Amino acid sequence: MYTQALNAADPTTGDEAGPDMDRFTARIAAEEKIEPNDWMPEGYRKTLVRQISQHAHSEIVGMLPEGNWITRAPTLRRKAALLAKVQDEGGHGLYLYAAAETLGVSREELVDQLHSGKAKYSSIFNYPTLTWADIGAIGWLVDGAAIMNQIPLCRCSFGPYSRAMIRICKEESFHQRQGYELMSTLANGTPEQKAMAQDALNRWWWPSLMMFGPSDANSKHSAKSMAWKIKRFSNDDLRQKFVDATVPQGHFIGLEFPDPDLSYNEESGHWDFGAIDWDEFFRVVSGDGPCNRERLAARVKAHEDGAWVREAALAYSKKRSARAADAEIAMAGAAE
Ligand code: FAQ
Repeated sequence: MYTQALNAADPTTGDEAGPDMDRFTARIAAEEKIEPNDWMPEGYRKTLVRQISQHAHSEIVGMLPEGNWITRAPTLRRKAALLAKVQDEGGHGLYLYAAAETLGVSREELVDQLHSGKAKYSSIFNYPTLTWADIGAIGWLVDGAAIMNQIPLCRCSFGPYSRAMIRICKEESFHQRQGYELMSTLANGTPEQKAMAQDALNRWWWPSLMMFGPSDANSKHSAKSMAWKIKRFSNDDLRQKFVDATVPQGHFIGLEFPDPDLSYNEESGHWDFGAIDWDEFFRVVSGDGPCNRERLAARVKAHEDGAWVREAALAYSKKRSARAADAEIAMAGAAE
């Protein structure tokens, strides 16, 4: 508390100044990891809680669109891969909630924020999975976009988040490959299967580009997050990297992208692409996408249906602690 008092916050910007802030800034510059018990400015802590919890919610809500197809997977091999993938996403949510909890916020608070509609989760999970090809498109495009965004997060300045991201990225890489392999199989299958793959690409392409967030000009958190080395690249830079990596993959399997302005720019060495419909993005983010209500209702129901598991686990843990305390008293009595 004494060291906190040495740091004064600017009343307008909230920026802190003082010896702790100077040390923190020097550690960030030296690429040191900031750990939960280290001093950190309040803005840094808040930004991390917001981003990590939004990320955790995205993983958990992200289980729903694909979970919808587990019982309808066309073969045992596809079912096993999809089951494992959806389970991985649940695991990612758990590591991320745990990373957020190290910043002094409780899991219950974060889950309440999601269920009350206060917390955001990725816009992409508010779109429906209409056909089996959507499972391929999600793995290829959504996990592909997630990896592009998350590899740099392995170098995030906050230790617990950066370490969680290492394992998550390894698993996302498997997810991306299974999605691309699925799309490739459909694209090389019957004309109907190819049409299904093309239709899925048509519907998932633009929402995937929106995953990277608003354009740099409208990204209110980027400047601070990049100065603090939470983010390493801007939203637009990551979006461009994703387009450059993904377009040749789509062409390789004979698919076309739903963008008449997509063209390779010899001069810049990048793929130029058309305008993103930001009205749609902000509509979906503010709760009015095709599946927002359905997704939240499914999450709330799962939480309520699982209440008995939480209660049973708590009762068991209390019983164990009481037994351990009784055993300790008995041992102390015997020793006297
Ligand atoms: N959807 O100032 P910025 C996955 C919000 S995981 C909804 O640019 P920032 C794995 C943003 O929070 C996918 N909201 O913000 C998987 C902010 O909200 P505020 C999730 C969005 O943080 C695959 C406001 O807009 N990944 O897919 C979106 O600097 C398959 C202003 O934006 C992560 O969360 C959006 N797309 O940059 C799972 C990665 N974009 O202040 C299952 C970590 C922005 O009003 C199946 N997060 N917003 O509360 C990040 O890298 C960053 O938070 C960004 C946004 C890049 C998403």
